[in-house]
Amino acid sequence: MDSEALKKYSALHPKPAGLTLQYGTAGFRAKAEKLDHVMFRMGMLAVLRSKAVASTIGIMVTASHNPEEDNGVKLVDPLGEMLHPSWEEYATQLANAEEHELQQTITEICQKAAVNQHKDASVFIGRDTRPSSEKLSQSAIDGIFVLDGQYHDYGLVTTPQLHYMVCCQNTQGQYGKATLEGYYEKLSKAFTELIKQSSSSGESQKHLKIDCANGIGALKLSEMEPYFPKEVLIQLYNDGTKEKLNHLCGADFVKVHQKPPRGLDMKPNERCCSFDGDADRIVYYYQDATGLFHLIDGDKIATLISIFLKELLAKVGQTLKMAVVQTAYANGSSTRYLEETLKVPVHCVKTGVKHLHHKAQEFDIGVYFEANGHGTVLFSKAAETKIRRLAKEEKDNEKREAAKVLENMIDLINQTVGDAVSDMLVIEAILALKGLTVQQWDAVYTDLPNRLLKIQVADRRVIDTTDAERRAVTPPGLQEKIDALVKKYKLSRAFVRPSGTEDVVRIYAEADTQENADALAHEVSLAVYHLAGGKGAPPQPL
Ligand code: G16
Repeated sequence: MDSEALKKYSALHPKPAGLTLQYGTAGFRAKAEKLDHVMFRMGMLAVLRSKAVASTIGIMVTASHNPEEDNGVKLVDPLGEMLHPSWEEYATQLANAEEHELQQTITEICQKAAVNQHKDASVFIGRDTRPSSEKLSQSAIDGIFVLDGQYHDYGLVTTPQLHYMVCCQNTQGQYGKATLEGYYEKLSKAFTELIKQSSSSGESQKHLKIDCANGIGALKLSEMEPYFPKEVLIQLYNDGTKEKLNHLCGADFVKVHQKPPRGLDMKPNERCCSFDGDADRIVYYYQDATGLFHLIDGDKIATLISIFLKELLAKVGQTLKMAVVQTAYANGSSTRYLEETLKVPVHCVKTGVKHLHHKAQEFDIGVYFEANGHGTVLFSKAAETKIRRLAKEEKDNEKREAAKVLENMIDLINQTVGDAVSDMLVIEAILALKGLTVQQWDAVYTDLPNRLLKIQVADRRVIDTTDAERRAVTPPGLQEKIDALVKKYKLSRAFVRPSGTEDVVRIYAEADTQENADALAHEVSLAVYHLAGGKGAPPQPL
């Protein structure tokens, strides 16, 4: 490490005095103007991580669903997963070190993580469409440069595309080509193969309206359109040319507010979906003839995929172990349907795709989705090999055809992380193959009415949770209060947790009616306000 160069460059990316940031649910997130030093340092951390694991590491500059003024950084591990938790601590340490401590901190990380500083390092970098992203990615590149790392700048990409590139690079092309063309070709080929076998012909079946959250999804879908088979009729809305990123639109807005995004002209019974700002989440929805809005969230996406995969496995005659991984936000009806009707085991883990991904790796087929629409499916190596062999060698026609469908699903699914584009194609293929309308999909089970709220407190870290975030351990008395409130309503459940991407406490409640879910959420938010040091005026009823 060249200490003079380190001093010179870190002086160009000074840390604001007194600022402390934490590596949260999916990396660092804050107002963009506070992040220059973090980006520079995450450039350096990516180099260290690359040297430690002798692989390419990814840096994605994005704050995903957060407002346009925010930004953030997600670090990507060799197989396209989120950064290993043991390194999150180093990331926080490096981001918060004072300038004069930088060199020492780097040395300490190298010692603790057994980093051989003389090894080569390679980093892939990408960014979303935020106005601040280009400059911040340049700061990360400075960090890579100062520790002598090599880098490839992919420029504007979706978060899942960057995860995909990193995985392709580290598996020597086995997962695909580490280029955007490679990504488009792989997904569109698998999708085309799948829908060839669909018999549904209704024109309306083929139309899909997509709200791109005024983010990167619009750009990348436009690039991908020439690769789609001509039967695919998508219309893009909120493409970022007129309005602000994530403002009154996008997957998070639609999920939280349970209403359509602004800027999407929705006719009764039309199938629509929303991406989030960096295109790693997706939710579907439609409005019925009476004007009622129907949200089809990550839980229903996981259910649709599970139904489809289970049917295929039965046809192929395979008893591969399949499970669904959810978080505490999963609607109670979805868990009941999966366990009791579909007979698929369900596991609940903490919020954050890194936790879901990790759990899903334990099964032959692990379907994981957060209710907010972030998720994918993982196939174990053994399951994949078995399916590919059956698709090629199985003598029984029906079994072989089913195995081929499974094989194409494996290729269509971005197994590195939740991917709105890939998930959308998976869903569209399943609906076409099963001849299902969006209404029939929605009717698989009925969601329990629910409400998501967020409130600000002086320090959200006063809330500590356990049992996959379903119970609050601190502040004292909060869980007892929530338990008492929950008892007042039928079919009810509620929990609170500090967000890892915004400076808020999130509150979730479900109950037998929407009025009761709203009332319960409000009462719980009041309890948080009083017991956890709420900021400003007390929350008002909805
Ligand atoms: C990120 C994570 C998701 C998480 C979401 C909200 O999503 O990747 O797993 O559900 O933040 O997290 P929290 O409730 O802790 O704020 P994204 O799409 O914003 O990157």
